[in-house]
Amino acid sequence: PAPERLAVPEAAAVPEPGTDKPPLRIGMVGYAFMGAAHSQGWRTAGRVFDLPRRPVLAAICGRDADAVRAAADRHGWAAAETDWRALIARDDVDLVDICTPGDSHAEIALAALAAGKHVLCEKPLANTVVEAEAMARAADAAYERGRLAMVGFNYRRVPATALARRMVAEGRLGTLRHVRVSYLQDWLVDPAFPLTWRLRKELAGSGSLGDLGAHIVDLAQYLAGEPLAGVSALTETFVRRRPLPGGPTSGLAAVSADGTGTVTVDDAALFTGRFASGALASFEATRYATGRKNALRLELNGEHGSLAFDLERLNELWYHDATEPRAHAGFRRILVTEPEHPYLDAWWPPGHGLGYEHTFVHQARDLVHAVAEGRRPEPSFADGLQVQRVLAAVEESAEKNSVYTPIAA
Ligand code: SOE
Repeated sequence: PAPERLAVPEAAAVPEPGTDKPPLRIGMVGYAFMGAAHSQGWRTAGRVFDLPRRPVLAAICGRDADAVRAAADRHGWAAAETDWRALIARDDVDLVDICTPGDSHAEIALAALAAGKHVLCEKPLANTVVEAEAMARAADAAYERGRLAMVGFNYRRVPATALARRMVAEGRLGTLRHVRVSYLQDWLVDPAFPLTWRLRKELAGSGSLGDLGAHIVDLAQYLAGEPLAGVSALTETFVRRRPLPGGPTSGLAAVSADGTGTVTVDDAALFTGRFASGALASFEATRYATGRKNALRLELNGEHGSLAFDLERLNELWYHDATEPRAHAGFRRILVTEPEHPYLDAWWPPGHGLGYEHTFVHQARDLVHAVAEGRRPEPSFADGLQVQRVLAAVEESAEKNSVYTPIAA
């Protein structure tokens, strides 16, 4: 049957900023947690930053007609579709933004690139290395035709992590010795929390590893400026059966129905890694860190200094400059809210601070610039593939009781 085309007339009337700029018309697949975050990013980017093209929220897509119509209305999308193929076929869509669970990333991204659209895809890029390889190949071919592809590792766009990258690239830490990263959440501590899609391998690909580990692997490689060469890993599933979910999930909250099902992903992943430069890295990704809500923590130690960051205090970056006289050297807090800091010249006066949602605004800003300038955006699908290879090596190593597993190039 022909897909249902849904009218959303009120949203279409929302005036867009920067009307003198050529539009970049977005079509988004998915409208849940990430869909809402990305909508906010697209809606806000042109209102805060002076962009070369004007993001237009052209159409949003989801399978449930009522829910997608409501999402279009709430988030300001001009039209709604119930079939992603129909969204991709629209000639008023220039860029397809994929905010679905990982099992559909490859199919949608490959179709969108083949149809001549730019693509933004949520992390992790795919559920398997084979899918990610196909996506990276398609992105290379699309680039030859002037189409771009980016993966949504949004934590590169926290001003403090972008500043950390700048400081590492400037050589302030000298040779890196340690990259220590963890991503700690606790929304699975309760064994009565239901078996949502994030706990099913066929939908999510993996558990904490792909969901949280993917972020910290990307950040570690981005900050160090080089890929990981190999890993040794342990993974564990602490609660193996959970109640079946009943009704829709909202963010990370969900309700239970009768019956139970088997958890088919990891609950936690711990691994060490080695960079070709000789630096050592450690990683911990878990949803069982009782009391830790969204604690992505990192510390870099180099011969001339160290940097430390915690996402739960995301306006702060801690810096120890080891070249200062020992008597008064020590970690000091940089409040990353100055106009000289990444992204901050467009935001609030010093000290007023940003939050989680702003990473999606910055992501939209960076992609609009890349499209307008015909420049390959970062993180690219090749970067997403590299992360996928690390995740696969972690799983392989964990299956072999932590045997060191090189990462295939
Ligand atoms: C849930 O663990 C989640 O929403 C992840 O899926 C996101 O990628 C992370 O940024 C926040 O936590």
